[in-house]
Amino acid sequence: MSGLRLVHMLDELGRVTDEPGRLTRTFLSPGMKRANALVGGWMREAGLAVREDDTGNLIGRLESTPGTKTLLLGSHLDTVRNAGRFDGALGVVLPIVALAQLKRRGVTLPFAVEVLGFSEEEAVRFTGAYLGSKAYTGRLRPADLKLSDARGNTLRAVIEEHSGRRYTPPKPAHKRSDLLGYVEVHIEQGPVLENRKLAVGVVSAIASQTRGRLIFRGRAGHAGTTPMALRRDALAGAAEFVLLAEKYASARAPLVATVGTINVPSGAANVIPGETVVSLDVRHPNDAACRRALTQLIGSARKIARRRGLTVGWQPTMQHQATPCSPALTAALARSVKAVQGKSLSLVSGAGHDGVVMSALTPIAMLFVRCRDGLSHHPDEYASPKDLAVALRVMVDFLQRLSADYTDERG
Ligand code: HGY
Ligand code: MN
Ligand code: MN
Repeated sequence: MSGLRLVHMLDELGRVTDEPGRLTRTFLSPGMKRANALVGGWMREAGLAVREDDTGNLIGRLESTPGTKTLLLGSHLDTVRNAGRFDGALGVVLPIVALAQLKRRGVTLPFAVEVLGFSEEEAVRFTGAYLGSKAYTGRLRPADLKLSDARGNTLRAVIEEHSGRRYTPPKPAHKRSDLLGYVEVHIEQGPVLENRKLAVGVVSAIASQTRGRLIFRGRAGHAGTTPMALRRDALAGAAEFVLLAEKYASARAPLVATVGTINVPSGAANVIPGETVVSLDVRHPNDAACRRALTQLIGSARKIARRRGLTVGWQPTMQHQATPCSPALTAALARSVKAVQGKSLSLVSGAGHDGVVMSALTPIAMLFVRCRDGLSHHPDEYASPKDLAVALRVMVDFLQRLSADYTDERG
């Protein structure tokens, strides 16, 4: 029953979008407000007290006796453009269904629980990712408020327009000593579980990640009158770099390097591109390897530019160290995976998650759910009802065993 309910809720939430015909929800957009209203209603039905903080994070709290600790569960409700309906949403909706199930069974937990729907993780509207969890953990900086979106709206202006009041980056929502940890359920967004024929697994660490943009500058000119030998074509230089980055990373697995966007400001078909901006996303499970790759790739971009009479600048927009998950909390989660699935598997996450930021506040653990062909950031992203039911059973089992441990510890 609950597994099907989870499927229907994710289908319904997957239809809440800013762009008719495809799923896109970006920071504090009308679609995000509707998503918060829908998910907030489900939280209330499950017996949670619901609030939204000034940064648009949706917070559902299941209270317990005063003085007990709080377990945090959650993920993000924003999406990439033309997204799938599981990335982020699964980690918010599944805990709600699990808590509703325990409530129906008359089970009360000996600790409080907060289910978190973070307002921004994907860095689609603003380049600095994890704005929601950064605010929740007190790590949003005044400098972040100067970030601006494609229309030139600053983060501060967007937040204050949304909340209707002056915004100061909040303090951490909790003290470390008040928390039991943060557990995020997420689709794997990769092929490992499918290859190993497992519905779920646990995460050992989240890969190191650096993102930024390379700005190639040459000289604009007339496409019809400028001989090829006299050109300083910024787009051609950027294109050479894109292929070099792909070749470089392909020879150094598990390194991955992606140019996801390319932009020619004021470009036109009959103008030689004078400027081209490409994004660059470099990831590796090991920090030093990620840094080394980035240095070498930027060095190669400079060599291409020199040879072509271009200049190239690098603007980092995001950098996160590799983030290990808490061995103790992950072992507790793996215990439930084994109880439900018979065996567990531990894997590295190549994708970034709010857990990267939450790990500064409290121990983190992640439950991965198999997704078809490892496909994600795509409308065909899919996790089967059967696998979702397994993940739900793992979460319920985890909450019950954690309750027993917690009660034993408190004597
Ligand atoms: O890009 C990522 O790794 C995540 O999906 N935001
Ligand atoms: Mn994502
Ligand atoms: Mn995600």
